[in-house]
Amino acid sequence: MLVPAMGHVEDGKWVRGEGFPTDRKGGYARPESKFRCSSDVPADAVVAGRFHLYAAYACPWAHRTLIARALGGLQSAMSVSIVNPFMGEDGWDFSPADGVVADPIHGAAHLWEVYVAAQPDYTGRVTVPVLWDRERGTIVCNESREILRMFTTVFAPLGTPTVRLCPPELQPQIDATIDRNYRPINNGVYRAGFARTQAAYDEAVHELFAALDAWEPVLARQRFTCGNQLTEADICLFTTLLRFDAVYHGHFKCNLRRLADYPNLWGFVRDVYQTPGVAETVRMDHIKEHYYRSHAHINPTRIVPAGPLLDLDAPHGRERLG
Ligand SMILES: N[C@@H](CCC(=O)N[C@@H](CS)C(=O)NCC(=O)O)C(=O)O
Repeated sequence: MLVPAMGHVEDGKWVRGEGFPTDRKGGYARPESKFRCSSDVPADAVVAGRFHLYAAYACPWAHRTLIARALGGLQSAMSVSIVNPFMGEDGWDFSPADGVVADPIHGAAHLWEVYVAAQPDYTGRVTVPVLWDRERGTIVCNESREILRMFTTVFAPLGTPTVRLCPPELQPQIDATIDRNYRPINNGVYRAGFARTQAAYDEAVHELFAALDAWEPVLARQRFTCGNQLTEADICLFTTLLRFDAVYHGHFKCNLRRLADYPNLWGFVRDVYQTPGVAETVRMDHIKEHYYRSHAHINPTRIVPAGPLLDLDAPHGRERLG
């Protein structure tokens, strides 16, 4: 990593910084999450009120967990805090604004304080989502994919799921689909947007659009990515595609085509959005405010654009696929 990361924690203290971690070729090098649960929460720990989720409406990774919480009917069993959409020099914080939900456990002003409460000598990035265990007084996990899986499996008994996002028989296909989309799509938009060289950008943007091109005919034949039922793999794809035209197309220069130019992908986004419970997790104001205002190295004026006008409620007609 040649460029030291933007703000992060070193030995329990917040260190300000700019830019994003970059590899030798100027490509974005996303750091690994440090608190990994691998779904090992013992059954006797699965208790309503024990766990707390720190999330951002702005962030596509955190958004996965908010959707799983909603579709799993876990709202009353699992409390939530929401950070302010603007990520400034001191990282994510809880300064009051519409939609922000303060930290009821530590009364933290900044999210980094939660990481240090979990591990006083913590060194690393301070990212959302974070799952906190009140009983053990620590972070269980800060990797969205693992939190998502916990919500859809071990934590499922705490809620009344309206959708089974991870049926066991589909799990291998779900995992393969999430893996397949991670590099070119979910992380691909960031690799394009945070690239420091033309070559790194070119590689990312072409891989991204090749992956979208590949999904378009598949989603003409089937309603969702793993067949005709909504799964975790769709949630993971949805949170990136939802942000595509509003943010990644302009701010991250992912502009070979708009998502709206793909009738099936755009219909898929509207279909997931219109699934009962999902729209309440979508705050386009937080999404736009976060990206355009927080990344001053990409958008130095920090002006948030007015458009595009997106009609997420427009009929999608995808029920016909099954
Ligand atoms: N691999 C992590 C990535 C989480 C992540 O990068 N979240 C972003 C917000 S979209 C963040 O908090 N960034 C702050 C930073 O990197 O300092 C996951 O999937 O949970």
